[in-house]
Amino acid sequence: GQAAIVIGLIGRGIQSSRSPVMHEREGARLGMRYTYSLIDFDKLGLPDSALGDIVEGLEKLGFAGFNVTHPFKQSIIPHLTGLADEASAIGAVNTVVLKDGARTGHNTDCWGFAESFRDTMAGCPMSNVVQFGAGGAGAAVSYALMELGVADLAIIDSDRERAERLSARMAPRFGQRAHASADVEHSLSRAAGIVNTTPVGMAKYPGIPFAADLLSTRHWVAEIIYFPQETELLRRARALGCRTLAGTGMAVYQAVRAFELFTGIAPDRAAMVGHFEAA
Ligand code: SKM
Repeated sequence: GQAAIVIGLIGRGIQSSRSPVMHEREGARLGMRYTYSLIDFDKLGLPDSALGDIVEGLEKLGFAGFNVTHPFKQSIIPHLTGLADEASAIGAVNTVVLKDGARTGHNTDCWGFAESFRDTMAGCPMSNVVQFGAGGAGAAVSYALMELGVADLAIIDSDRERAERLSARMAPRFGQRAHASADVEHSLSRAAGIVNTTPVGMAKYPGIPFAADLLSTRHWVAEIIYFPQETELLRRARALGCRTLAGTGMAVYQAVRAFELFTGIAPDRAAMVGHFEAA
């Protein structure tokens, strides 16, 4: 019969990931033998330094590839043999394809956010946007916002230098369209859109990433958190009548692109949304 496609997810604290369900159900729907397992360093009691051995082990076992999540999206890079352009520019990898001894890193989070945005937010003004957070996920989202045509992106992070580094890194590719900002009130008063890439809004970090009274009916609001599906920021924005984008779209679309990289076959997007929501 047909060869099995074996995929994994490397990370910590990933027991509630919906990736296995999305990938396996879509594989099954397409008539493939497709398995997707969690390689949870927390559950396995592994130190970060085991990463190289794990990658080598997966390769020897015949894995076709794996996804990478927190905290390994940057530290995986030295273990790879090559990077797709976008992953190299962003400096973070969430998808690795193993083939004939090559280990190629991709970033599908960026396309995932961009595609989700195009789906739901068409026509939103892209003149001035404020992004909260300049971490790993934040970098992928900033690149996506540049590709979506944002003219002026203010990046706000509690670590100002991290926001500066991210803005500077994008300049050669996109021109000087992003800058670090520390003046939340000023940046939000001139913004058309707000994007949250910080963990604030997750159950562990309740609240919203800025003073709630700075949110206005003029703003559109995008979130990348998908658990809970409606964060406090989104709830408040909806109450004001703002256009909003939940994090679920990015979560599904990063998997859509990864599935295609792993198998060479484009999955059905609507089916993938269904698998995600049924999980
Ligand atoms: O980038 C994704 C990754 O591919 C899978 C994932 C998950 O299943 O929790 C989360 C994100 O980091």
